[in-house]
Amino acid sequence: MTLRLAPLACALLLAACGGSKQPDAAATATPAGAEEKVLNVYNWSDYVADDTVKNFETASGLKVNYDVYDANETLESKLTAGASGYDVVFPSARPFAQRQVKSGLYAPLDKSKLPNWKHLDPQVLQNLASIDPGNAHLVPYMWGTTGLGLNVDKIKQALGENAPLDSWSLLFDPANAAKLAKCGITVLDDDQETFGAALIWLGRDPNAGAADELDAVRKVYAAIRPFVRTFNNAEYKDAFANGDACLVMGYSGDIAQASTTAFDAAKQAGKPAPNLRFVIPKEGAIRWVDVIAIPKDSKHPGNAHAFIDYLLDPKVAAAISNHVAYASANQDATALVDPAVAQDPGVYPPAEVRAKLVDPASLPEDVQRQRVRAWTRIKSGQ
Ligand code: N2P
Repeated sequence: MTLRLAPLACALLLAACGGSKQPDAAATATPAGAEEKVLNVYNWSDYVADDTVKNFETASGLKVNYDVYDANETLESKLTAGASGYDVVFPSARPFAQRQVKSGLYAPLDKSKLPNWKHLDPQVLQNLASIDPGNAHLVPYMWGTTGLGLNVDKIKQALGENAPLDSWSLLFDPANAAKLAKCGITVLDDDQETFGAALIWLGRDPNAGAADELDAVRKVYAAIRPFVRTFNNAEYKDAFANGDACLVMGYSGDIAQASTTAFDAAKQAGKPAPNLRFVIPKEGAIRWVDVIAIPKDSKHPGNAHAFIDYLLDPKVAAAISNHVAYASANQDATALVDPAVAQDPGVYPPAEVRAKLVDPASLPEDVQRQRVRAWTRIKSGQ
């Protein structure tokens, strides 16, 4: 595998950055014959198990060039510019993949090359069919939520024993944020998530796209802006794991991964484990679904199908869920997931929590553009 990763990601994935591996001659997966034996993949960071790509290379005899990103916008700008060179990508379903399908950016799937399609959850497929008729282009991959990562001991030190550990008010009440600023607050740089969280905290519908939402959200962030250390979608994981941030807005599995890193490090150092936790706040949270798709100009669509089918193998999908702590859209994988992950309410929330999750709708384009512009201003404190 050739892995083109940022240095930080390399530091986290030492083994993966070690260089390329010769493909195994005894391949078991069968990529399409005529294509060169190469596959170019563009995925979110930390979204496969450490050995997923290496194992696929061994099974298929293909060489995988694997790049990562941390925001849907980064992927979308490459796709819309054209000739991205990628064969497999992983956009979030709404609104990104939805509008990308409409713009004709993806190749139709050849289901005859996806025998493992049958393992997918029919309910997830049905839901996706509303943005991709006939499930013609998008393969559901993982889903998760956006909530808060807490360093419980540090938060209690700052706010006392009665700290509202189950509420967005930890972050959005400026009195709390002011007290937590010292131990470190980070917020995602993802307008869908940041608007969604603030609107949910305000008791408003994050999908309403109401004309006055920009002002309402701007006020929420203006009040806490002085107390936020950074806005980012990836570096916060390290900050949370090594104790530099005590309160992070983040993606469920990423916070679970960072917590595991911290627990392992403490164990190795013979120190007590830090009290880290992912919380879906009681007011509710955004739930997103990420999908897999083949860009229309992919030069290796046969190889792309082989990789997607590999990811749809329940054993492979379960191994990925075990590692990334996101719930798989592969229903036959669920039984194979480690009980610790399958029973983690942060990964598979119980029914009463699921009832409070909101699936982002595709807002009208002008509302989306206004959100993007407003978010840029909010981040810079304007
Ligand atoms: C993986 C993050 C994926 C979540 N690191 C965003 N949809």
